[in-house]
Amino acid sequence: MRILLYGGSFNPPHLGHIRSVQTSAAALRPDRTFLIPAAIPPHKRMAAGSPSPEQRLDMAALAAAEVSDCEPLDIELRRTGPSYTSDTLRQMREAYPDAELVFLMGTDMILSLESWHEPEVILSLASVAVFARETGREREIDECAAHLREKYGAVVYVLEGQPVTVSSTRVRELLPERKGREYLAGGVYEYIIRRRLYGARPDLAWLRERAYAYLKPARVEHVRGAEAMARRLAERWGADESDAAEAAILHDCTKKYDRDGQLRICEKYGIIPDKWEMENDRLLHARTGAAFAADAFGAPEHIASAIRWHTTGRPGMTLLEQIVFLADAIEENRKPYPALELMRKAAFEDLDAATELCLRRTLAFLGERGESIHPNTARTREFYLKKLEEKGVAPIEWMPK
Ligand code: DGI
Ligand code: FE
Ligand code: FE
Repeated sequence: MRILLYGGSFNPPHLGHIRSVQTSAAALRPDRTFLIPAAIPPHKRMAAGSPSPEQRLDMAALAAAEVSDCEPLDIELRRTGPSYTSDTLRQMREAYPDAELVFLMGTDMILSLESWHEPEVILSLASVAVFARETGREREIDECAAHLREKYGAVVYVLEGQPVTVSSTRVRELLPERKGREYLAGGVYEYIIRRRLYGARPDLAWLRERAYAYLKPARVEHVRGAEAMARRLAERWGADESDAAEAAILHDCTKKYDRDGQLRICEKYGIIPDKWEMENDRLLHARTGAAFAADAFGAPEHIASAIRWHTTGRPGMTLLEQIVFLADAIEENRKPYPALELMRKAAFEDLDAATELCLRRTLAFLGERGESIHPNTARTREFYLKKLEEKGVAPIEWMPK
């Protein structure tokens, strides 16, 4: 029996790791392969959004799922004190007394192997497999392999192939820029986004695909329109365009659920509907949407709150909240309704005036239909009316019929 062992930080595991394992497995035909996330000393783990050891193990499992007969192993994470490969191999030897253990390592690792803790133990317990990763270093590696064979009686496999050249460091840099998805297995990417590890922000094409799956088909065009309008407003008023887009993409993500569905989501996330929300379940999708977007897509607080307030608004909205509130109301695919054109124009001239008009129109609409008015809607309108007065800006002239 042959067992392939691949150790690394896997912070995060990327396609370079996966391809390395696939290529070496194709060459060496191991019976089993283990990914072994290394313990990272606490002082190296201070960066914001750094995953816990458990999360690195989870990600290793998701990466391992891409390779047949491959699984993660937590022996190094469970050990306390310094993490030595020789100790790992001793443990593996104990668990598999008769197997050939093959330790897969990168170019730099094999070249420095003699300076590791107990290299002679490592090389007596395991064979070593190495990629001639960087072109031009094959000679160096061959010489090193010959040296290790001679001095330690080591078994060294030098593998052909040029694995994907990407580093975890590079991936960590790309993720907050909404990039880097192409270097990760789908499951790993989703895991990272859901928890916003490494300060990751979702690739918006990926997010659209995922978020639209929760919409009734007829609503997709509305959400597209809301995104386009949110971007324009963000550009006009100096908000982060991609955050505005993200919030708009997600803003109606629970809209399709009926009353029972809404209440189930409320229960799941500990949302207690108030009496207006109980009477009119159309109001609930803003609250359930915010909770769901945070849970399923890791939406951070400032984006979740834009979803939370998109239907009624709230007094003193953040710029992003106000942009999403208005973009939803005035996006290009909205069916015409009274005051819409006035609001579209105003949104690029005075955001508060547009907000006040939008709420005034909603209040008139609800009054006409004899529907209950949520206090947030009424209060928000009062707030922006007062704000206009304080700014010395006249409310936009418009009277409901
Ligand atoms: O989800 P959308 O249809 O894209 O838009 P939205 O989230 O703004 O929801 C609009 C609906 O919400 C619309 O039918 C009016 C209703 N609404 C807004 N404010 C109130 C309200 N309904 C009640 N009962 N009370 C309100 O204060
Ligand atoms: Fe909505
Ligand atoms: Fe909407």
